[in-house]
Amino acid sequence: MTQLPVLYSFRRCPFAMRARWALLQAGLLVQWREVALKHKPAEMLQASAKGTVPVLVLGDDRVIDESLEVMHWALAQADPRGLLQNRDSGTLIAENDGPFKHHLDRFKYTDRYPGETTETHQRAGLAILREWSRQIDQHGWLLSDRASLADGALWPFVRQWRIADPEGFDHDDQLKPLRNWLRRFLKDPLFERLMQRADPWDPAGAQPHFPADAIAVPLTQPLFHLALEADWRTATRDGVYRISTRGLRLEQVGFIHCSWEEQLLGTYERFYSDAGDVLLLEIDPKLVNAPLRADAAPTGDLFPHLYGALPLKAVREVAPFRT
Ligand SMILES: N[C@@H](CCC(=O)N[C@@H](CS)C(=O)NCC(=O)O)C(=O)O
Repeated sequence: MTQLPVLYSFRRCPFAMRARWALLQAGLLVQWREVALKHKPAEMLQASAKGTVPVLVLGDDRVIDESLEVMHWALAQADPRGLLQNRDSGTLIAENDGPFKHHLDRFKYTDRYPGETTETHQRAGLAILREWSRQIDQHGWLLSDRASLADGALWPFVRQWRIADPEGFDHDDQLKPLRNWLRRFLKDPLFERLMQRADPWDPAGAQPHFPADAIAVPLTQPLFHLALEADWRTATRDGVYRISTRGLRLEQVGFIHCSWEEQLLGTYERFYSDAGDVLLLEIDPKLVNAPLRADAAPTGDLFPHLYGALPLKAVREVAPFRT
Protein backbone atom coordinates (compact mmCIF):
# COMPACT_ATOMS: atom_id res chain seq x y z
CA MET A 1 0.00 0.00 0.00
CA THR A 2 1.21 3.52 -0.70
CA GLN A 3 2.35 5.53 2.28
CA LEU A 4 -0.31 7.80 3.71
CA PRO A 5 0.48 11.52 4.02
CA VAL A 6 1.65 12.61 7.47
CA LEU A 7 -0.24 15.35 9.29
CA TYR A 8 1.37 17.25 12.16
CA SER A 9 -1.50 18.78 14.05
CA PHE A 10 -2.53 20.32 17.34
CA ARG A 11 -6.04 19.62 18.57
CA ARG A 12 -7.13 23.12 19.58
CA CYS A 13 -5.30 25.14 16.92
CA PRO A 14 -7.94 26.74 14.68
CA PHE A 15 -5.62 26.52 11.66
CA ALA A 16 -5.13 22.79 12.24
CA MET A 17 -8.87 22.41 12.87
CA ARG A 18 -9.79 23.82 9.50
CA ALA A 19 -7.22 21.58 7.83
CA ARG A 20 -8.66 18.50 9.58
CA TRP A 21 -12.18 19.64 8.68
CA ALA A 22 -11.22 19.69 4.99
CA LEU A 23 -9.56 16.25 5.23
CA LEU A 24 -12.82 14.90 6.68
CA GLN A 25 -14.87 16.53 3.94
CA ALA A 26 -12.66 15.01 1.28
CA GLY A 27 -12.73 11.50 2.76
CA LEU A 28 -8.96 11.32 3.19
CA LEU A 29 -6.98 9.29 5.67
CA VAL A 30 -3.59 10.48 6.95
CA GLN A 31 -1.00 9.45 9.53
CA TRP A 32 -1.73 11.60 12.55
CA ARG A 33 1.09 13.10 14.56
CA GLU A 34 -0.32 15.20 17.38
CA VAL A 35 2.22 17.82 18.41
CA ALA A 36 2.97 19.41 21.77
CA LEU A 37 3.72 22.98 20.67
CA LYS A 38 6.41 23.32 23.35
CA HIS A 39 8.19 20.17 22.12
CA LYS A 40 7.84 20.09 18.37
CA PRO A 41 9.22 16.91 16.86
CA ALA A 42 12.49 17.26 14.95
CA GLU A 43 10.83 15.47 11.99
CA MET A 44 8.24 18.24 11.75
CA LEU A 45 10.84 21.02 11.96
CA GLN A 46 12.90 19.29 9.35
CA ALA A 47 9.89 19.23 7.03
CA SER A 48 8.98 22.85 7.77
CA ALA A 49 11.37 25.07 9.70
CA LYS A 50 8.75 27.72 10.48
CA GLY A 51 7.37 25.46 13.19
CA THR A 52 3.64 26.06 12.85
CA VAL A 53 0.88 23.50 12.63
CA PRO A 54 -0.65 22.12 10.52
CA VAL A 55 2.06 20.55 8.37
CA LEU A 56 1.18 17.91 5.81
CA VAL A 57 3.99 15.81 4.35
CA LEU A 58 2.89 14.04 1.20
CA GLY A 59 4.14 10.67 -0.08
CA ASP A 60 6.44 12.36 -2.60
CA ASP A 61 7.95 14.42 0.26
CA ARG A 62 6.13 17.54 -0.86
CA VAL A 63 5.39 19.65 2.23
CA ILE A 64 2.31 21.81 2.74
CA ASP A 65 2.70 24.02 5.78
CA GLU A 66 -0.17 26.49 5.43
CA SER A 67 -3.62 25.44 6.59
CA LEU A 68 -5.37 27.02 3.66
CA GLU A 69 -3.18 25.12 1.24
CA VAL A 70 -3.95 21.89 3.09
CA MET A 71 -7.65 22.67 2.59
CA HIS A 72 -7.13 23.30 -1.12
CA TRP A 73 -5.06 20.15 -1.50
CA ALA A 74 -7.69 18.02 0.27
CA LEU A 75 -10.63 19.47 -1.63
CA ALA A 76 -8.78 19.03 -4.92
CA GLN A 77 -8.89 15.25 -4.22
CA ALA A 78 -12.63 15.35 -3.56
CA ASP A 79 -15.14 18.07 -2.96
CA PRO A 80 -18.48 16.30 -2.72
CA ARG A 81 -20.24 19.33 -1.25
CA GLY A 82 -18.86 21.70 -3.88
CA LEU A 83 -17.04 23.92 -1.34
CA LEU A 84 -14.64 25.20 -3.99
CA GLN A 85 -17.36 26.09 -6.46
CA ASN A 86 -17.75 29.60 -5.12
CA ARG A 87 -14.52 31.34 -6.03
CA ASP A 88 -15.06 34.39 -3.83
CA SER A 89 -13.80 32.93 -0.54
CA GLY A 90 -10.41 34.67 -0.63
CA THR A 91 -11.46 38.10 0.64
CA LEU A 92 -13.23 36.74 3.72
CA ILE A 93 -10.42 34.35 4.53
CA ALA A 94 -7.89 37.18 4.26
CA GLU A 95 -10.04 39.27 6.59
CA ASN A 96 -10.19 36.41 9.05
CA ASP A 97 -6.52 35.48 8.97
CA GLY A 98 -5.49 39.14 9.06
CA PRO A 99 -7.55 41.70 10.99
CA PHE A 100 -9.94 39.32 12.76
CA LYS A 101 -7.18 37.04 14.08
CA HIS A 102 -5.22 40.14 15.11
CA HIS A 103 -8.13 41.44 17.21
CA LEU A 104 -9.03 37.97 18.50
CA ASP A 105 -5.52 37.41 19.88
CA ARG A 106 -5.39 40.83 21.53
CA PHE A 107 -8.90 40.54 22.93
CA LYS A 108 -8.28 37.06 24.26
CA TYR A 109 -4.76 37.49 25.59
CA THR A 110 -4.55 41.25 26.27
CA ASP A 111 -1.91 40.69 28.98
CA ARG A 112 0.48 39.34 26.35
CA TYR A 113 0.28 42.61 24.41
CA PRO A 114 1.49 45.51 26.58
CA GLY A 115 -0.20 48.82 25.81
CA GLU A 116 -3.27 47.21 24.18
CA THR A 117 -6.75 47.43 25.66
CA THR A 118 -9.31 44.63 25.62
CA GLU A 119 -12.15 46.99 24.66
CA THR A 120 -10.50 48.32 21.49
CA HIS A 121 -10.00 44.82 20.14
CA GLN A 122 -13.37 43.60 21.35
CA ARG A 123 -15.06 46.43 19.48
CA ALA A 124 -13.07 45.88 16.29
CA GLY A 125 -13.54 42.08 16.36
CA LEU A 126 -17.26 42.45 17.00
CA ALA A 127 -17.65 44.81 14.06
CA ILE A 128 -16.22 42.12 11.78
CA LEU A 129 -18.38 39.40 13.32
CA ARG A 130 -21.51 41.50 12.90
CA GLU A 131 -20.76 42.03 9.24
CA TRP A 132 -20.27 38.29 8.73
CA SER A 133 -23.51 37.72 10.60
CA ARG A 134 -25.29 40.13 8.27
CA GLN A 135 -23.95 38.26 5.25
CA ILE A 136 -25.15 34.93 6.67
CA ASP A 137 -28.54 36.45 7.36
CA GLN A 138 -28.73 37.54 3.75
CA HIS A 139 -27.50 34.35 2.05
CA GLY A 140 -27.82 31.42 4.50
CA TRP A 141 -24.04 30.86 4.47
CA LEU A 142 -21.26 33.45 4.20
CA LEU A 143 -21.26 33.75 0.42
CA SER A 144 -24.40 32.09 -0.89
CA ASP A 145 -27.04 29.53 0.02
CA ARG A 146 -24.33 26.83 0.08
CA ALA A 147 -21.30 26.30 2.27
CA SER A 148 -18.01 27.38 0.70
CA LEU A 149 -14.32 27.28 1.50
CA ALA A 150 -14.76 30.54 3.45
CA ASP A 151 -17.31 28.96 5.80
CA GLY A 152 -14.98 26.01 6.41
CA ALA A 153 -11.96 28.24 6.95
CA LEU A 154 -13.57 30.73 9.36
CA TRP A 155 -15.69 28.75 11.80
CA PRO A 156 -12.83 27.59 14.10
CA PHE A 157 -11.90 31.26 14.67
CA VAL A 158 -15.47 32.32 15.38
CA ARG A 159 -15.63 29.44 17.86
CA GLN A 160 -12.51 30.82 19.55
CA TRP A 161 -14.12 34.23 19.87
CA ARG A 162 -17.14 32.64 21.51
CA ILE A 163 -14.89 30.75 23.93
CA ALA A 164 -13.23 34.07 24.85
CA ASP A 165 -16.54 35.85 25.44
CA PRO A 166 -19.51 33.45 25.62
CA GLU A 167 -21.77 35.99 27.36
CA GLY A 168 -21.20 38.72 24.77
CA PHE A 169 -21.38 36.32 21.82
CA ASP A 170 -24.54 34.58 22.97
CA HIS A 171 -26.51 37.73 23.81
CA ASP A 172 -25.71 40.04 20.92
CA ASP A 173 -28.84 40.34 18.77
CA GLN A 174 -26.84 41.14 15.67
CA LEU A 175 -24.90 37.89 16.01
CA LYS A 176 -27.93 35.61 15.92
CA PRO A 177 -27.42 34.41 12.30
CA LEU A 178 -23.71 33.88 13.04
CA ARG A 179 -24.58 31.87 16.18
CA ASN A 180 -26.89 29.60 14.19
CA TRP A 181 -24.23 29.21 11.53
CA LEU A 182 -21.58 28.28 14.13
CA ARG A 183 -23.99 25.82 15.73
CA ARG A 184 -24.28 23.99 12.39
CA PHE A 185 -20.54 23.24 12.53
CA LEU A 186 -20.50 22.35 16.21
CA LYS A 187 -23.54 20.04 16.04
CA ASP A 188 -22.28 18.28 12.93
CA PRO A 189 -20.93 14.80 13.78
CA LEU A 190 -17.77 15.87 11.93
CA PHE A 191 -16.94 18.21 14.80
CA GLU A 192 -16.45 15.43 17.33
CA ARG A 193 -14.40 13.48 14.84
CA LEU A 194 -12.07 16.36 14.13
CA MET A 195 -11.66 17.06 17.85
CA GLN A 196 -10.65 13.50 18.73
CA ARG A 197 -7.82 13.41 21.26
CA ALA A 198 -4.43 11.82 20.86
CA ASP A 199 -1.26 11.76 22.93
CA PRO A 200 1.66 13.68 21.45
CA TRP A 201 3.30 11.64 18.73
CA ASP A 202 5.93 9.16 19.86
CA PRO A 203 7.93 7.63 17.00
CA ALA A 204 8.25 4.45 19.07
CA GLY A 205 4.58 4.30 20.04
CA ALA A 206 1.30 3.56 18.28
CA GLN A 207 0.89 5.35 14.93
CA PRO A 208 -2.73 6.51 14.74
CA HIS A 209 -4.61 7.62 11.68
CA PHE A 210 -6.71 10.69 11.32
CA PRO A 211 -9.64 10.28 11.48
CA ALA A 212 -9.00 7.79 14.24
CA ASP A 213 -12.32 6.01 13.73
CA ALA A 214 -11.69 5.22 10.05
CA ILE A 215 -9.67 2.77 7.99
CA ALA A 216 -8.58 2.52 4.37
CA VAL A 217 -10.93 0.53 2.14
CA PRO A 218 -9.25 -2.58 0.68
CA LEU A 219 -9.32 -2.42 -3.09
CA THR A 220 -9.55 -6.19 -3.45
CA GLN A 221 -13.07 -6.61 -2.06
CA PRO A 222 -16.17 -5.52 -4.01
CA LEU A 223 -18.42 -2.86 -2.55
CA PHE A 224 -22.20 -2.81 -2.75
CA HIS A 225 -24.85 -0.13 -2.87
CA LEU A 226 -28.64 -0.50 -2.81
CA ALA A 227 -30.35 1.78 -5.31
CA LEU A 228 -33.91 2.67 -6.22
CA GLU A 229 -34.75 1.83 -9.82
CA ALA A 230 -35.67 5.41 -10.70
CA ASP A 231 -32.35 6.70 -9.35
CA TRP A 232 -30.43 4.13 -11.36
CA ARG A 233 -32.36 5.09 -14.51
CA THR A 234 -31.36 8.72 -13.94
CA ALA A 235 -27.74 7.65 -13.49
CA THR A 236 -27.68 5.67 -16.74
CA ARG A 237 -29.04 8.76 -18.49
CA ASP A 238 -26.52 11.15 -16.78
CA GLY A 239 -23.54 8.79 -16.93
CA VAL A 240 -22.93 9.07 -13.21
CA TYR A 241 -24.73 8.05 -9.98
CA ARG A 242 -25.07 10.72 -7.28
CA ILE A 243 -27.41 9.30 -4.62
CA SER A 244 -25.93 8.89 -1.14
CA THR A 245 -28.67 6.78 0.37
CA ARG A 246 -32.43 6.53 0.08
CA GLY A 247 -33.83 10.04 -0.48
CA LEU A 248 -30.52 11.87 -0.02
CA ARG A 249 -28.09 13.12 -2.62
CA LEU A 250 -24.27 13.06 -2.54
CA GLU A 251 -24.16 16.86 -2.20
CA GLN A 252 -26.31 16.73 0.95
CA VAL A 253 -24.44 13.94 2.74
CA GLY A 254 -20.90 14.38 1.44
CA PHE A 255 -20.38 10.74 0.40
CA ILE A 256 -22.15 7.74 -1.10
CA HIS A 257 -23.00 5.04 1.45
CA CYS A 258 -21.74 1.58 0.50
CA SER A 259 -21.67 -1.79 2.22
CA TRP A 260 -19.47 -4.83 2.21
CA GLU A 261 -21.29 -7.99 1.24
CA GLU A 262 -21.92 -9.18 4.79
CA GLN A 263 -23.47 -5.80 5.71
CA LEU A 264 -26.03 -5.74 2.90
CA LEU A 265 -28.94 -7.45 4.58
CA GLY A 266 -28.70 -5.16 7.61
CA THR A 267 -28.58 -2.09 5.35
CA TYR A 268 -31.62 -3.33 3.42
CA GLU A 269 -33.58 -4.01 6.60
CA ARG A 270 -32.75 -0.63 8.12
CA PHE A 271 -33.45 1.57 5.12
CA TYR A 272 -35.04 -0.19 2.12
CA SER A 273 -37.38 -2.96 3.28
CA ASP A 274 -40.48 -0.85 2.43
CA ALA A 275 -39.01 0.62 -0.76
CA GLY A 276 -40.43 -1.92 -3.22
CA ASP A 277 -38.01 -3.28 -5.83
CA VAL A 278 -34.45 -2.36 -5.03
CA LEU A 279 -31.37 -2.84 -7.19
CA LEU A 280 -28.04 -4.10 -5.98
CA LEU A 281 -25.01 -2.39 -7.52
CA GLU A 282 -21.71 -4.23 -7.29
CA ILE A 283 -18.85 -1.75 -7.38
CA ASP A 284 -15.21 -2.37 -8.22
CA PRO A 285 -13.32 -0.12 -5.77
CA LYS A 286 -10.36 0.02 -8.14
CA LEU A 287 -12.46 1.81 -10.77
CA VAL A 288 -13.88 4.67 -8.71
CA ASN A 289 -12.07 7.97 -9.07
CA ALA A 290 -12.82 9.57 -5.71
CA PRO A 291 -11.47 8.76 -2.24
CA LEU A 292 -12.86 5.76 -0.39
CA ARG A 293 -12.77 5.65 3.39
CA ALA A 294 -14.47 3.31 5.85
CA ASP A 295 -15.95 5.38 8.66
CA ALA A 296 -17.49 4.27 11.92
CA ALA A 297 -21.30 4.41 12.05
CA PRO A 298 -22.82 5.46 15.41
CA THR A 299 -22.90 1.75 16.34
CA GLY A 300 -19.12 1.65 15.89
CA ASP A 301 -19.36 -0.59 12.79
CA LEU A 302 -17.20 0.52 9.89
CA PHE A 303 -18.94 1.20 6.56
CA PRO A 304 -17.22 2.01 3.26
CA HIS A 305 -18.00 5.47 1.90
CA LEU A 306 -17.26 6.92 -1.52
CA TYR A 307 -16.42 10.65 -1.38
CA GLY A 308 -17.55 11.54 -4.86
CA ALA A 309 -19.92 10.52 -7.63
CA LEU A 310 -20.01 6.89 -8.73
CA PRO A 311 -18.94 6.49 -12.37
CA LEU A 312 -20.96 3.90 -14.26
CA LYS A 313 -17.77 2.15 -15.38
CA ALA A 314 -17.09 1.19 -11.73
CA VAL A 315 -20.43 -0.65 -11.48
CA ARG A 316 -19.65 -4.24 -12.38
CA GLU A 317 -23.13 -5.65 -12.04
CA VAL A 318 -26.70 -4.44 -11.50
CA ALA A 319 -29.33 -6.95 -10.37
CA PRO A 320 -32.55 -6.98 -8.35
CA PHE A 321 -31.68 -7.32 -4.66
CA ARG A 322 -32.96 -10.56 -3.14
CA THR A 323 -32.98 -11.12 0.60
N1 LIG B 1 -0.48 30.59 8.58
C1 LIG B 1 -0.38 29.35 9.30
C2 LIG B 1 -0.60 29.65 10.78
C3 LIG B 1 -0.53 28.43 11.65
C4 LIG B 1 -0.30 28.78 13.11
O1 LIG B 1 0.00 29.94 13.48
N2 LIG B 1 -0.40 27.79 14.00
C5 LIG B 1 -0.07 28.01 15.39
C6 LIG B 1 -0.94 27.22 16.35
S1 LIG B 1 -2.62 27.72 16.29
C7 LIG B 1 1.35 27.51 15.66
O2 LIG B 1 1.72 26.46 15.19
N3 LIG B 1 2.16 28.27 16.40
C8 LIG B 1 3.49 27.87 16.72
C9 LIG B 1 3.74 27.85 18.19
O3 LIG B 1 2.82 28.14 18.96
O4 LIG B 1 4.84 27.48 18.56
C10 LIG B 1 -1.43 28.36 8.76
O5 LIG B 1 -2.47 28.82 8.28
O6 LIG B 1 -1.18 27.14 8.78
